[in-house]
Amino acid sequence: MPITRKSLVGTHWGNYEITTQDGVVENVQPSQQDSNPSPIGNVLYDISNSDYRIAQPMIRSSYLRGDPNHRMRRGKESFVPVSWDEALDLAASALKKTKDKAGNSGIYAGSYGWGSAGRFHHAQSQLHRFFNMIGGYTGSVNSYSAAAAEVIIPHVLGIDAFTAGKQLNLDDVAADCDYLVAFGGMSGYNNQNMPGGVGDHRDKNLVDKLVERGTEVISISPWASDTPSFLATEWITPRPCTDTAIMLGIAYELEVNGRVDTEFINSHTVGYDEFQSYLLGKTDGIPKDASWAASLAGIDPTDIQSLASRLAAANCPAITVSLSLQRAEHGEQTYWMAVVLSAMLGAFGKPGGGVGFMWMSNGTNIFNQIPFQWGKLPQGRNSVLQPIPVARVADMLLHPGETYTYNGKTRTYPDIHCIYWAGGNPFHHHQDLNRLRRAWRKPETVIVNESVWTATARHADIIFPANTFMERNDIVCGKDYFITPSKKALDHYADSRSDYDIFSGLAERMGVRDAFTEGRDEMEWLETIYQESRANAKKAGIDLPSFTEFWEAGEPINIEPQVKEWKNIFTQFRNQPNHHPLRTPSGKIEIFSSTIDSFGYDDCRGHPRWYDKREWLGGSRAKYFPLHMVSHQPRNKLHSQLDFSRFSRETKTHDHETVILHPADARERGIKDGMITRIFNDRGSCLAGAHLSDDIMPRVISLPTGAWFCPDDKEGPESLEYHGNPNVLTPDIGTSSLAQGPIAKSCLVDIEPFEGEIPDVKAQLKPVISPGTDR
Ligand SMILES: Nc1nc2c(c(=O)[nH]1)N[C@H]1C(S)=C(S)[C@@H](COP(=O)(O)OP(=O)(O)OC[C@H]3O[C@@H](n4cnc5c(=O)[nH]c(N)nc54)[C@H](O)[C@@H]3O)O[C@H]1N2
Ligand SMILES: Nc1nc2c(c(=O)[nH]1)N[C@H]1C(S)=C(S)[C@@H](COP(=O)(O)OP(=O)(O)OC[C@H]3O[C@@H](n4cnc5c(=O)[nH]c(N)nc54)[C@H](O)[C@@H]3O)O[C@H]1N2
Ligand SMILES: [Mo]
Repeated sequence: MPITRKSLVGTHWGNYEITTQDGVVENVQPSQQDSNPSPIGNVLYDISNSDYRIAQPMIRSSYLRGDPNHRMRRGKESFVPVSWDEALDLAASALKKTKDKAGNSGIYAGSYGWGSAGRFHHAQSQLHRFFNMIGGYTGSVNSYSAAAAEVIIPHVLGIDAFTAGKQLNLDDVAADCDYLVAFGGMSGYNNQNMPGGVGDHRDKNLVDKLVERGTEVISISPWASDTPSFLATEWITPRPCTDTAIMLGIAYELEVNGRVDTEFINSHTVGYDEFQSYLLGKTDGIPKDASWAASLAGIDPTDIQSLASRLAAANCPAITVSLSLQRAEHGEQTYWMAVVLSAMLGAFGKPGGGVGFMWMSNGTNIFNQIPFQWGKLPQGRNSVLQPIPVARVADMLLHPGETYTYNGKTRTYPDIHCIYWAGGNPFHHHQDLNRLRRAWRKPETVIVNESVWTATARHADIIFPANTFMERNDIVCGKDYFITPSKKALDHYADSRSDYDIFSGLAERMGVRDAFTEGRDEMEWLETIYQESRANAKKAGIDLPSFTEFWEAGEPINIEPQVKEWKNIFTQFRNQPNHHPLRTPSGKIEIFSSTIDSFGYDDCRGHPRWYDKREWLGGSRAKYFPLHMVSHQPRNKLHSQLDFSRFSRETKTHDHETVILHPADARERGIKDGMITRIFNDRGSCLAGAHLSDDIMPRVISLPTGAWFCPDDKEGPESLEYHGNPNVLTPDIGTSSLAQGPIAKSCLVDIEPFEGEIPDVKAQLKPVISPGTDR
């Protein structure tokens, strides 16, 4: 008799009803509560593909042999399958040795990454809880998504950037905004994924309302498909990384034409005078007028003048900025300048107007703040007090003991002897992967919990095979109003275990098992976490059913009807600046920040400015590498997750990632649609299939992120990555001395037809598994 199982499973990209038969996924149906489900659910059909799943614990051959030169072979070597006991013993002994030799700061467990959506089986929470119990670890702060925004926004507006992002929501915009300038566009694709899960992708319904309302939407972006054609009323195509210059040009036009709301500036901001001197060119002899801005951005000055006059004439204008704008050199400036512009227009804090951050990504602008704290796995306290800015990981490994600046402080990189990663893929997310490969040789031991053979798993010494969210019970509740009982749809793949079981095994060997597990199994932990959430909800006036009712009903709960009216912090400040001051030093919007000015950074001074850049189309490097490469988020998956699935591979070109380029650039180089090309600069090169399209502006190419890193044996400019991973080309430099965020987007390249024999990507993705005799 075939065994059929039906389970509701929560993922970062939605809730799905999964039907399995004898351990095989037969059907994936989006939850009925989702009004606009994401097709990304289709990746789930291949979650148990044995070509890519890790079946049992593995040790890299030369590490197992104790070869003193083993570190040089990392990422280029076979693995030996071992028992759980052997792998856990070896890992525990490596952790003990590191603690003895280098102290707990010698363990890097920042372990950035999206992992899976559940509240209990959240890989980083498990990892950090475990390490806190054995004396701590070097951690990380901020994210690859939003680092520059996370550091600049608290200085300028006195709140964290994610909360700031929620203040302009699409409901209000759809109701009130009459003129929206969308820097970085307004793509529907990037709201498919929300950290921690999503019950209803409602953004499409709100966008429809906006269209019905007849709001003018100006898309400022190199790529037309960043804004649906039915929504954009106009498309302006500046050179990438010049948005701050355009905003300054608009500001200048407002200033000289007497369109600045001086009343608002006087009552709600500080430092306009210093900024104004710069804007008018009094401090540096360069007026930031429309011609100045247009020549930097490569657009027409009349576009800037027209934007300024239409913004000033609108009743409720909004300026929105995507996350991509700040993932660039001087990325802090775009977010700061967008605030200043909204203040000059007197629009800051108008419901449905003003400034919108993290626009149309990760669900930021489509759900208001949940009025209570969800329960989570207790984390304990980390005794190692100095985390690194997350994107400085390769710098840390390459420069132990050296100093760096971060948000007004000078800090020292620790000396890392052991890396432990769970729930992330640095060989997907980090920039300049050839440099990361070199840096990765520094530690004595690298331990990774992974389900599949990602490049990060291939660059480990000890791999613990983690099971997936399809193989566990969990509670999924992210940024929206849904709480989902996520139920096991499959048994553990082969010999894989949950991160919880892996860390329980390690905790036992480190003498802290009881403290780590508190004697609870999976279901007991779920109940504990749910009870805590329920108690918090009650205090906020929201009733949740008992855990048993919730679990047995097996349906997502939507708390929205119980959420009381929501208060917009920016509107409160706008209406009553003295009663509801911002939590900045002045209580107002800091157009000039004395705090930032006091840091004395050359690349981030007291007010927003245009800074010249290392890599952009207006710079001297463009003589050698004349195209700007942006790397958008993949439409059909989350980052690199399940990249091997048939659904992800549908958009590839013979298994290579597909790059979008303008027909004129292709013609100049003899590139035809569908051809395999080589994209290169002086950091590396990769193969990608060409897709020619007028939707992208000339001299810009876009290569999505997510193709699993598949390098040849060389490193540096001569190396070739086979799959189409943009991060062999991107620079590994901080946004500025302030935030030290990643700058994946500031990247010049060239592209040519690929002449050699086309390598077989699939064959390269899995390492050689040696029989146990190879010791
Ligand atoms: N060039 C370029 N680079 C970028 C970006 C860009 O725009 N351009 N964007 C950046 C951004 S914004 C981000 S957020 C990052 C994303 O970078 P990551 O978050 O690192 O990318 P993911 O592919 O989501 O990696 C998650 C990994 O966790 C594993 N995993 C999932 N569930 C579990 C689990 O339960 N346990 C364990 N142990 N593992 C699990 C998955 O198999 C996967 O390998 O990339 C950044 N990199
Ligand atoms: N389907 C899907 N959705 C996702 C993700 C995913 O992996 N898959 N990842 C999620 C994550 S973790 C994050 S952080 C967000 C990221 O959200 P974003 O950062 O907004 O997304 P991107 O796709 O990197 O960039 C959006 C667009 O900005 C445009 N752009 C690039 N550079 C410039 C520039 O200099 N100026 C202007 N004006 N426009 C520019 C590009 O054409 C690009 O398509 O997306 C989230 N959503
Ligand atoms: Mo992100």
